[in-house]
Amino acid sequence: MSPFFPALAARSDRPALRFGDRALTHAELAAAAGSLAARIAGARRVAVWATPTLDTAVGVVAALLAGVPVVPVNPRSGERELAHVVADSAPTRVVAGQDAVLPPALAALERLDALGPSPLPALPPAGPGAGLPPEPSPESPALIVYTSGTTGPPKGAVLPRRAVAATLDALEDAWQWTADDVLVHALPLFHVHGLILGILGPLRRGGSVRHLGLFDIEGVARELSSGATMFFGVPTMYHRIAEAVTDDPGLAGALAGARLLVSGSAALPVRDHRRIAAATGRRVIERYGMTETLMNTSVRADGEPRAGTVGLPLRGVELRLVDESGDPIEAYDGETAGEIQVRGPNLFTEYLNRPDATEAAFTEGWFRTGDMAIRDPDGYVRIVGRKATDLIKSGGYKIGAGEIENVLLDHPGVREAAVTGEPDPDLGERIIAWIVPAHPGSPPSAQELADHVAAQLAAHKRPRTVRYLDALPRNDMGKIMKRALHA
Ligand code: MCA
Ligand code: AMP
Repeated sequence: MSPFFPALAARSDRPALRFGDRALTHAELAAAAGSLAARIAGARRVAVWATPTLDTAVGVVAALLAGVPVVPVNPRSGERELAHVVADSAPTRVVAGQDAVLPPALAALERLDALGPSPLPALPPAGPGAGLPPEPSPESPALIVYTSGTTGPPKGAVLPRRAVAATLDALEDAWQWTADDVLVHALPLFHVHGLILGILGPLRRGGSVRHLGLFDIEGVARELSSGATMFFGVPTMYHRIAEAVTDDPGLAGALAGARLLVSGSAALPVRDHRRIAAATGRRVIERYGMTETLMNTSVRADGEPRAGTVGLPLRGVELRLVDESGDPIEAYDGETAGEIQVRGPNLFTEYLNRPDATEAAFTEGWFRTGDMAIRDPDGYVRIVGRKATDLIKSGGYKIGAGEIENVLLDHPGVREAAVTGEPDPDLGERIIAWIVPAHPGSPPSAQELADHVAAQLAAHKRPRTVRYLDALPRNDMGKIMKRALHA
């Protein structure tokens, strides 16, 4: 079987990963990850403490080489979210950077340092196999990535090796992505966008990635002006770039020189597309994906960039729109909207420990995305909305309203709680908490509630605005009428 990372097997001396002043070539990565893989081998599952560091990239590559499913863990997970992910995925080992301080939920696991003290371990010379473990079967699970639903705790999407390989190779085709590409990247490493596209993508191509640690516009401009060719970001990042670029000729020049600017994880508003195009002469292209499906569509590098669309189905991906009764929509008329359903080698296999949820997610072999779209006459897909109002996309993160409501209801100062999303120019949507206080005279402050959610779940799930009510609007069945809240 061909290796998942050909450039590692070939011991390429070209740069592979750079995080700040720490960097590895493909050959050095092969040595470091190969040695760690030997220590991971045999584990049932391995958690990776997914800080935006070189350690995370080495840990994930090592687990892939060892054929052990890896669970990337948000290092900012709150107590409840972390306890759920650890209990549900039941890893037996955890990989972290040498200096990382792990919370009690992970401290009980056998801990492996991603990178030992330098120098790097020696490696047998290149050649078939080249001292790396044999390539596991394509159907074996590569990663388990947690993703929020409308209610309940996040579910672990089990992503097999073939899905990761299929999506990255379809993007090679769509984006003309080669070993000469150098990616600038500032996304978190515990989701598909940052980890699979941003780290595994360049490594599979034999190219390289420079990770900024945290997003900052100057860092993006600096790297694009010094050899980097691509930038992947969420719309919030492009919005901040659009706000800055008109008054920043250095940034405009850096973006103008990029080979490819890609946005994804949420819709990039047409206004931001236009502002960036006007200031740089460059068009951002959008691709559409999901944790469960990896990438489904993209505007091609050699295609017509069109603001407001996510382009065409990727190679190997079948995409259909269905109407409310589940019948396929044949029209390519730019106006008939239906739910996007997809099929192809890019799909996950199941939600871990959730056969009920897995079954509900498919219909006749098609995965129901819950996203609503229309198709232009030439096949370009335009996403126009989402079926579930209880899913919020904020900063490119998918966030379930129910999960936050449950945590708010655990606060002693809260009698009733509802969570909704409201349009936000920077985040796309902003989380709003509607609260009926237990003691109307002394309601918990907005800051206190935000801190409570951040401590239990994650900082990006915290409400940005809290509104206090005497009662929540409910229908005759007692169900909260969320649409009435905004009215
Ligand atoms: C704030 N912070 C707090 C609190 N308030 N911490 C604890 N308690 C609090 N009450 C901290 C935050 O952790 C953060 O720390 C800092 O304050 C700012 O937080 P925040 O306001 O949330 O940051 P932001 O400015 O809103 O961040 C914008 C962002 C971020 C950088 C665009 O949203 C982001 O990285 N988004 C990427 C999402 C993503 O990767 N999505 C992919 C999933 P510090 O500053 O130290 O961090 S979707 C996917 O994978 C599919 C397949 C797809 O299609 O791509
Ligand atoms: P996640 O579940 O976090 O993987 O997020 C997947 C969801 O992000 C999809 O179901 C879409 O709703 C949304 N999404 C991803 N890319 C785009 C895009 N380019 N335009 C609009 N929505 C997107």
